[in-house]
Amino acid sequence: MVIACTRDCYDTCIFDSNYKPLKIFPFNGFTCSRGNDDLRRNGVNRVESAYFEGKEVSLDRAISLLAQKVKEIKERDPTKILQLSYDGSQGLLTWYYPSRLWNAMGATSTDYSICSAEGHNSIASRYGSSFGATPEEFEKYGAVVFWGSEAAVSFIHGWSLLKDKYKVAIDVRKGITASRSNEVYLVRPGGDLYLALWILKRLLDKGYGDGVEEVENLKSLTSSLDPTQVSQLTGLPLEDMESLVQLYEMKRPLTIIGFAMGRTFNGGDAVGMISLIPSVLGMKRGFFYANSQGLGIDFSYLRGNHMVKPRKIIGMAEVGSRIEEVELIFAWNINPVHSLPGSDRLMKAVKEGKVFLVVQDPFWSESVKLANLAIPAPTFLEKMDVVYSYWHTYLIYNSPIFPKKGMEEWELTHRLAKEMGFTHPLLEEGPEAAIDGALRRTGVTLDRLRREGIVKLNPDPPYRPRVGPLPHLLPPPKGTVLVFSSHPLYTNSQFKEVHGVPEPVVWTRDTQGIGYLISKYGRVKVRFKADTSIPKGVVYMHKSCLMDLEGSPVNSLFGPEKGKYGGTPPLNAVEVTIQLLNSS
Ligand SMILES: Nc1nc2c(c(=O)[nH]1)N[C@H]1C(S)=C(S)[C@@H](COP(=O)(O)OP(=O)(O)OC[C@H]3O[C@@H](n4cnc5c(=O)[nH]c(N)nc54)[C@H](O)[C@@H]3O)O[C@H]1N2
Ligand SMILES: Nc1nc2c(c(=O)[nH]1)N[C@H]1C(S)=C(S)[C@@H](COP(=O)(O)OP(=O)(O)OC[C@H]3O[C@@H](n4cnc5c(=O)[nH]c(N)nc54)[C@H](O)[C@@H]3O)O[C@H]1N2
Ligand code: SF4
Ligand SMILES: [Mo]
Repeated sequence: MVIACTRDCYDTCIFDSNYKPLKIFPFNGFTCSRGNDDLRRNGVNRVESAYFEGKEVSLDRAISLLAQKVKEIKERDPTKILQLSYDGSQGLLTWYYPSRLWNAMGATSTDYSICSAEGHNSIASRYGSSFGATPEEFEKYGAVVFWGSEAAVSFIHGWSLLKDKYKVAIDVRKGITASRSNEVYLVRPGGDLYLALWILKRLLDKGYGDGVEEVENLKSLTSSLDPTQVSQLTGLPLEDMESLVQLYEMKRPLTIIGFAMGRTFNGGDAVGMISLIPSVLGMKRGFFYANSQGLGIDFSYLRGNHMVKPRKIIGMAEVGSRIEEVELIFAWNINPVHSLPGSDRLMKAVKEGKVFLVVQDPFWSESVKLANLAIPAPTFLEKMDVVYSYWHTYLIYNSPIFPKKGMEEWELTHRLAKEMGFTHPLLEEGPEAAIDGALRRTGVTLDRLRREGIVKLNPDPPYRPRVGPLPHLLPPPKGTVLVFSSHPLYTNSQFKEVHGVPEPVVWTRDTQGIGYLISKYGRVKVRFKADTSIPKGVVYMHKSCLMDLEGSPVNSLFGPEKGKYGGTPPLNAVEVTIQLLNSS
């Protein structure tokens, strides 16, 4: 019997029945502070019952209230219902299966774009899949480039496999990964695309590029690049850019492309071009971004998209700006107040009674506190689920070790449909059969997983390097740009019950005190702290500090912009100004 940490994390650690991290590659018997604290955390800050308008109600009552409300809206216009979910837990049943009900009903869906879609789609448009190096392949390299990746914090097992290699960091500020690297290159936000194109140009000039289809397109695009202009756009002296060309040519490093890159200005294009560098050098799968889309798991099947395509989609970037199109939000496995752009507008619409918000969550998140109807969910320590990783290739049958609190997401799905008198072929297939359906291409059955606990997949995704869509050479932002980075003690909004609510601190080069951070969409009150190592034109926050000093979401700073490949909001590209109120 094994347990898998289901948090949104590259590593997806696996534990034995005594909750000790397995001593198998690549976990090697250690885990992060959150993994160590999970047993203790499980009993704290839990949503223990259902709540309607702040008053405790039974689960039966909550389901009947919800059924009435949903039925009434569905009969008028099902697209006024928005289903919202993301990766609070990476379980196939927890995250994906419940979408079947909402898709079957014709509710509006979201586009699951908030984190990684931009890079996935950009890489897949060049290779046929975004699948890159596996942990086993990490070990074979002598050098590594961390490009827009704070891996020493966000990806500790990947870091552990790479920390003794020759390490190079390309970032906009000197984070922990950069501080521990042999070479550091600090680019201007939005300069990465130009840096990647410059490296590609120089390698093509040297005669590389044979194995990449359509390489002529890249040659004509890069031939016009002017070194002085590229140097200005990247903020790097020509010698530094040349050193990187040499590094790639001589050391043939593995390139880790952080998810953060997909959220930069022109990020989809940047990720795509960076991913081509190893292929131009003739290296197979010499990059790593995220491997989930190449494992062979049919996520769309779990969501029922083989039978019903969503009638309407509101992108995660647009939930705030299109909130007037929605009457009811059913959110699970996501903390939208914390994580979505323009979430101040979502909060306002709920407070004004224009949107009825339902949230299913194990913990009292900001969104649960705001919800009209809160429904308790069990944690991954309390329910069976099948879990995958976006890095390694183990599939895990997660077994519960604690009694269940709340109702499993798949069960709520069925109970709600029954209460509404709603039937659909998608719901006739129960969760276990749906998992078997989703796994059919992997050759693994649920039965085998149940018996063995862990099964290693042997994915064989397409790999056919081609240049693909050519990037648009847009000028990067000129002003000061806000960027985000992972916090070592939290995963996104999770773990406040152990470490408290993190203060909204904005790190700047030279501002200290309390004041407003202002974008063209809004302003938030924060504490500024000075750190002279931060380059001019950059300010940064940890992405777990997303509520400001007045209780407004930091994401009030963002509008509905979407990346052109996967619709991902460019969260690392907003221009900001600072208004200092007091400098103490
Ligand atoms: N400004 C800004 N915004 C950002 C980012 C940024 O860098 N800057 N980063 C973005 C990124 S990368 C991401 S991935 C998103 C993350 O956004 P979210 O997915 O919203 O963040 P999480 O805090 O990981 O998880 C959401 C909720 O899932 C709940 N949860 C955990 N396990 C379960 C379960 O088993 N069942 C149910 N029903 N719920 C569960 C948690 O308690 C938590 O409340 O935020 C994005 N938002
Ligand atoms: N401890 C911990 N681990 C996590 C998470 C967490 O919240 N906490 N979150 C998980 C999730 S949801 C995700 S998406 C991943 C994210 O993991 P990563 O992709 O590693 O992203 P971040 O941790 O946000 O750090 C990204 C780095 O990119 C840099 N950066 C920002 N803008 C630019 C730019 O324009 N150019 C360049 N070159 N660099 C830039 C930032 O300064 C930062 O150092 O981590 C996962 N792991
Ligand atoms: S958060 Fe990541 S590193 Fe920590 S226990 Fe979970 S999977 Fe492992
Ligand atoms: Mo993410």
